[in-house]
This record gives sequence, structure tokens and C-alpha cells, in this order.
Amino acid sequence: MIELLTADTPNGKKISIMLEEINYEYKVTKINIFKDEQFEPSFRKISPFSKIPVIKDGDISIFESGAILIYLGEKSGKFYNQDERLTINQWLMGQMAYIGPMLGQHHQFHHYNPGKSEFGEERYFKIAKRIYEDLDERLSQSEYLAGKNYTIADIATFPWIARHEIHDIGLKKFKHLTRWYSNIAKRPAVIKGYDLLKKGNTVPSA
Ligand SMILES: N[C@@H](CCC(=O)N[C@@H](CS)C(=O)NCC(=O)O)C(=O)O
Repeated sequence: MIELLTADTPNGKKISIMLEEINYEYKVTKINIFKDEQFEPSFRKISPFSKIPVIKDGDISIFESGAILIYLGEKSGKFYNQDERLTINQWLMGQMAYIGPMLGQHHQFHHYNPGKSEFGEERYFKIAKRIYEDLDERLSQSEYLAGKNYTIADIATFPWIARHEIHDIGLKKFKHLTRWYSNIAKRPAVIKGYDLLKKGNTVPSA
């Protein structure tokens, strides 16, 4: 059985959603990042940057959510089709290197610490809005991020857009992004994986 060491955050939800989508048995071990459990030496051995999520599969452990999604996609043969990998990788790397880190900063300046830095608030609001615009444009030409199929690139991106209420950008203004979001939000595996700590958390509607 796979062990998922995680917390209830967008990066953590990527992996519980993927594990539900591929129907693997897994157990969740909660790492309380507000109590600094990510800095415990035993956790740092498997996560050198002291970050969740991590999975353990038998003798191996994997850190970085993108690497975990690739591993599970290859292992299960699902949501990471061989002939679509060049496109999937680009949208996945875009999520890992840009969408996640930038929206993460937007959360910090706009939602959790408003009033502390006008520059930070303006900068990341602008970037977050551009991310919505760019995703909307892509999804006006393509059903899913990497083409006609739902892939690990969508699984990586969805939990970040699921925080749209705190982004204050107005998801509904983006027709194609809203269509993509609403379709994914109703997938049974997404509903289950979203509530990874079984607290009754529901997927926010568009
Ligand atoms: N690039 C990493 C980012 C992981 C990440 O930022 N995890 C956050 C929670 S979403 C974390 O563990 N924060 C604890 C800390 O930085 O001390 C991934 O996608 O796995």
C-alpha cells in the first residue's frame, strides 16, 4: 500500500486526487506543517526541502508533487499517455514552476497578510490574473490543458484553481476556465481526493 505523507493543501490534494483517480489503495499520514513536523529529521530524510507531499511505495520514497504524479502516471498507465507526454510535461512543469509558486505568493500577500506590502499585493494580484487569462485562452482551444484528455497536468492545476474564492479574480469571468473547472470538480475521484483528511471538505463550486 502507498503511504501519502501530506497536509491539506493544494499540493497535497494533487496526490490524493491522483491516487483516487487510479484507484490505488493508500493511507494518509498527516504532517502538521503548522507545528513544524516537516522539519523532523526522519521526514527530512525523505523530503530534503522539508515539504509535503511525499509518497512511500515499498522501498522507495518520492518528494515533489510533479515527480510523484509522473511516477504514479507511469506506474498506473493512466493520465500520462506515452504519446502525449511532450505536451503534458510542458503544462505540468508550468504548474510546478509558475502557477503554484505564483498563486502561493498571491495567497500570502492578498489573503493571509493584506496590508503588509502594497508592492507584493499588486504584483501577485496582477500575475494571478494573468494566469487566469492564460489558462482561459488555452482552454478556449483545448478541452483539457494538454489536449483532449484529462491528464496529470489537470490534476496538478485543479487544486490551485479550487482556491479561486481567495484569489478574488472572479473565476466566472473566465468562461473556458470555468467549464474546465466545473467538469473536473464533479469527478467522483476528485471529490474524494479533495477531502484527503476526511473532514467533510467539499470541492468549491465555480
Ligand atoms: N514544489 C513542491 C512544493 C511543496 C510545498 O510548497 N509544500 C508546502 C505545503 S503546500 C509545505 O510543505 N510547506 C511547509 C514549509 O515550507 O515549511 C511540490 O509541489 O511538492
